[in-house]
Amino acid sequence: MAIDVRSDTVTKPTPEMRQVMFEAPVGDDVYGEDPTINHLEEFTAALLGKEAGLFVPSGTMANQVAILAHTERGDEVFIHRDSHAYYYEGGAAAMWSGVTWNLLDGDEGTPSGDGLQKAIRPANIHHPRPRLLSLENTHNRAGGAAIDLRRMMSSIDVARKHDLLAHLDGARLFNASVALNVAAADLAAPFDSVSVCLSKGLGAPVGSVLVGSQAFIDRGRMFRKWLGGGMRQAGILAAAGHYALTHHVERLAHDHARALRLVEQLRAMGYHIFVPEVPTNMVMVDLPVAADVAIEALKQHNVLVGAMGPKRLRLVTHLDVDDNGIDETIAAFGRLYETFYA
Ligand code: TLP
Repeated sequence: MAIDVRSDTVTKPTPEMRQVMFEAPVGDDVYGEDPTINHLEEFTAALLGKEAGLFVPSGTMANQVAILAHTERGDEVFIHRDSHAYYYEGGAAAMWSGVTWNLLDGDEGTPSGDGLQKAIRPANIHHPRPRLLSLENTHNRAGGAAIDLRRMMSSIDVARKHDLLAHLDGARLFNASVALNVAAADLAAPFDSVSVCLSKGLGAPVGSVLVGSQAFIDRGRMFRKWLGGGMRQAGILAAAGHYALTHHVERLAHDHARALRLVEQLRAMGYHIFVPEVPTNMVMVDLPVAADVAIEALKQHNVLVGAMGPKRLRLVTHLDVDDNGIDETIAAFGRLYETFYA
C-alpha cells in the first residue's frame, strides 16, 4: 500500500470506531430526533465552551453556514487571503451569502490588528457594512501553523471595537490546542462561532461541528437545511465523530512528532523546508522543480504527496501513517534528491 500523506483527510475509520458506528442509536435528525447527533452537538459545544452545536457534513459547509448565519447580503467579511474559506471554497460565500470579501495580509495567515484597522472604512453609503472577521487555526496554507491567542487577539480586539463578529475556521483546532498546550475552549473563547472538523487528523470518515450561541445555531440549522445538509439517520457518522473527539485528540502529538522528524531528516538531506513558528502535522517542501513533476516521481516510489504551490509540496501526517511510513517517505525523498536538484 502507498504511504498517503496528501492530507489528514484520507484516514480510514479504525475497527473500534466502526464498532461504535455500528452500535449507534439513530433517528431522523431533521426532526431533531437523532440521539447520537444531539449528543455530539452538545458534547462539542461544551468542549469548546459554547452554548450549542450543529453537525454538518463538511468543513466547507460549516464555514458557509457560519457566514450565512452571521451576515446579510452585501456585508463585508474580513479574511486573510490565504484562508480556506476564501482560497479553497470555490467562491461559495459569494454564491450563498452574497458577501463582499475584504482580503487581508499578515504573517502565518493571520491578519494584524493594524492591518484590520486600515481595512475597515467608516460608515458611508458607498461602503459595504463591515460585519465579520474570519480567522483560521491551525492555518493550512501557512504550513499548519498553530496560532496562539496573543496573535489572534491583535485583530479580534480591533474587530470588537468596530462591532464586527468573529468566526474561527478551526478545522484543525485540536492540532493547535495540542501543539500550543492550550485548551481548545480557550482558543475558541474570543470567537462568536467556531467550526471544527472530525474528518481530518481526528480520523472520523465524515463531519464537522459548528458551535456558537443558541440563537446563532438555530439560524444556522435553517441554512444547513437550505444547503441540503439535513442528513436524517446520520448518527452513525456522529458516533464516529464523538469517538474521534474522545480517543484521537491526545494522539495528535504523535503526528506532530512525526512531522518534525520529516522536517529534520529532509533538511539533513538538503531539502528546503518551510516551518511555521509553532508547527503541527504539516511539512512544506520547496523544490527547484514543478510540484506536479515531484508528485509523479514520489508516486513511483510509493509515496503520495500534495501540492501547496507551483513548486511547494505539502506532506501531512495522520492516524494512518506510522513510523515505518515516515521512514519510507524519507527514503523516497532520499532516492529522488539528485533528480530534483540536478
Ligand atoms: N482542507 C483540505 C483541502 O480542501 C485543502 C486539506 O486537504 O487540507 N478549513 C480548513 C482549514 C481546511 O483545511 C479544510 C479542508 C476545510 C476547511 C474544508 O473541509 P472539508 O474538506 O471537510 O470541506
